[in-house]
Amino acid sequence: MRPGEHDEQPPGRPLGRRAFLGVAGLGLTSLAWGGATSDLFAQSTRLLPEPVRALVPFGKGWRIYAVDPPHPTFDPATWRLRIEGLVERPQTLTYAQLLALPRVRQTSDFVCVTGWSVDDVRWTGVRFDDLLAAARPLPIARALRFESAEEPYIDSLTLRQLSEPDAMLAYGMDDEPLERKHGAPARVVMPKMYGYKGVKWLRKIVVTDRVEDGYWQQRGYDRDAWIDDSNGR
Ligand SMILES: Nc1nc2c(c(=O)[nH]1)N[C@H]1C(S)=C(S)[C@@H](COP(=O)(O)O)O[C@H]1N2
Ligand SMILES: [Mo]
Repeated sequence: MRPGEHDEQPPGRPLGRRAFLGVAGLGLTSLAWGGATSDLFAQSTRLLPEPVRALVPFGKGWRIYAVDPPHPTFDPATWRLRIEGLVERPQTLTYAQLLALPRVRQTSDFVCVTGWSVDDVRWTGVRFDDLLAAARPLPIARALRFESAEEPYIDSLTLRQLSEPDAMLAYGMDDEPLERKHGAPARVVMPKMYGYKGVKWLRKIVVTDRVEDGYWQQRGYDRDAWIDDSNGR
């Protein structure tokens, strides 16, 4: 099986925009979702000349992957992100606490090793430095192991790789909360590497002293998945 050859699942009930804003407004963050950014999208499609706009395919080229359907469900009231391992202070973050961390936005391309890609994905989330700050990784820490609520999907990246300026833990995609099928509420985004490094439905981060083989490495794929410079390319 190649990273990508899984059954496509019917999308579950995504967390609605209103529910998301409700959580975001709990008081831990005053940053509202959308607003100016929603207008940006409308503008960017309007700027295209008519013949080009007709060529832009309806929707985006995502293929939805999972190794153990059905997709995990997300309840903002009970969801927690655990951060443990080689840290001074293990953390258990609520969804509201995750949203309250310093928020960044970026636009980056997404590439699956099987050949499909999606250009210009607009991600919202948090950089790993900010995510880890309260946990205080020990000096011997070298890598993070990301564990999905969808077992047994895991993957690891080194702290050095995660300091790439476009590496992030994303909880928003294209100005909406991350949809269930895309890994709600949070997924790892590592644009310079193939998509299989980006664990969806993230539930736990373990700080380790060495990088470990992830789900697709155990099935023959490269640990370092640099686009155009790994997996025989
Ligand atoms: N938990 C989990 N995360 C995962 C996968 C998966 O099957 N399960 N597939 C990976 C692969 S191979 C790719 S290309 C992307 C696909 O993201 P998408 O399903 O949002 O299109 O998710 C990655 N993260
Ligand atoms: Mo993939």
